[in-house]
Amino acid sequence: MPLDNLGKAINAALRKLTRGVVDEELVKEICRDIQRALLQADVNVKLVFELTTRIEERALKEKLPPGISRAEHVTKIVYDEITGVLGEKKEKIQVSAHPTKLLLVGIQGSGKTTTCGKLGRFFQKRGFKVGIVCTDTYRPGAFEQLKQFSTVDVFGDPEGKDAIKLAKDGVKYFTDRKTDLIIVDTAGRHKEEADLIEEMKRISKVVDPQEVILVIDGTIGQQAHQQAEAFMQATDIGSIIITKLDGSAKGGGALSAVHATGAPIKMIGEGEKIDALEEFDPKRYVARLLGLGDIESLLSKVKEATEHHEMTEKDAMKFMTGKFNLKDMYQQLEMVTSMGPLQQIMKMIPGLGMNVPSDMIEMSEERLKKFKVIMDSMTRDELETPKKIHFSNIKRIARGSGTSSKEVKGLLDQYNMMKKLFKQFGKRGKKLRLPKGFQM
Ligand SMILES: Nc1nc2c(ncn2[C@@H]2O[C@H](COP(=O)(O)OP(=O)(O)O)[C@@H](O)[C@H]2O)c(=O)[nH]1
Ligand SMILES: [Mg+2]
Repeated sequence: MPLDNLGKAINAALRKLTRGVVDEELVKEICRDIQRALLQADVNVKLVFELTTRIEERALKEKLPPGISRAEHVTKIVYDEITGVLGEKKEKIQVSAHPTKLLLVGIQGSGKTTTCGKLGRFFQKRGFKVGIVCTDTYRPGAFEQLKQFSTVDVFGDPEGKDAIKLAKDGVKYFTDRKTDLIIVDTAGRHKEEADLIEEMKRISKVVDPQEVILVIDGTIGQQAHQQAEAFMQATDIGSIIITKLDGSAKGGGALSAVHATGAPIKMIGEGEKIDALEEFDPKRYVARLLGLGDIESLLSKVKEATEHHEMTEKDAMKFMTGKFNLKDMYQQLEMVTSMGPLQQIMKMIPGLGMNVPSDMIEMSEERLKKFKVIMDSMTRDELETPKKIHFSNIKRIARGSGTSSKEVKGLLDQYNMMKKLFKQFGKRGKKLRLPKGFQM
């Protein structure tokens, strides 16, 4: 996996989420870890700070969808934001015209010739008839290099001096042979950028490609931004392939910098071998990079939960009739801090909203946090059927959550009181009596 170090560092940061309570301090710590990892991968400083500020803000302020743990939520936010700097969509090189012609450009050593061979192999494996045209008249042995490396037909002339003529002849040669895909390799050896651009334009004119692909060496990190922009100004760059992402510490910088130019990164090179090329799918790439095995199911879980975020009447009924368990209470308490659904329930009961002072149903952050820690140490069965929690369970829960038996009992008392209170709410018309000792 390319960008191994970046992936490992962010993954290690995310693993801290399983350590215990996900509070402000932990979120900040994780953001700092991510910051460090991204800076080491040569991602632009401004981008890194914008990104981590957004992660922190969202992680601390966003409403937690019901049924989603704080840890899952933070993971999803980190995934979202990092995907955002690499692009959302997967864009592919299409072989639809007959023949489809691709022109590869880029500075010397960026990996053009290698990538031509890899692309040939990639599309050959998918059933296309592919040919490569070598127009490099500068580098001795360029034609031989390509012929040896490639698994498809290569057109060229080791003695040739005229790159434009080679391009023209090569395209004709393969067109005559009913080739589906013609890939044209260029030299890009010039020291003078102006000369290189001039030759590129002339070759482009005779080849008339469906797509001009810029090949960029990923090891240059965020400098890739300038390079991409310079080429984009000079020619009609359709897409970008970033090479040498295997083992390059700066690959993250190159990927994010190129994405920032607006040109789609369609493929990435991850090694010297002919098969080391893959289509770039930002979402899958980030999921793999962060070691998020099942991000899809997490995403759909969050989506579903968000869609049902507002408290339903059914939920309200559960509370009004006192038929709620600790799990329901936990979810409600989570929401209380952000939107106060308890108040919402109150409003659903005519004439009641007025009677209950709002501070009575607002729980302090501190207590809420403690409750959550305690509930995290309960089994599912206990959360669903709190009646079953006996003294021995209380001791275990206290140990597991690093609290005292008294605190666990405090939570259970609170639960029972809420139950009682809500049962009373349910019996409309009756005068409301708050249970003795009710407080939050
Ligand atoms: N590790 C690694 N090396 C690569 C990759 N792509 C190209 N190279 C190497 O980079 C060097 C220059 O590649 P070449 O294709 O000749 O670049 P060109 O001058 O743009 O045609 C060669 O030694 C390649 O083996 C890649 O994805 N990973
Ligand atoms: Mg070359």
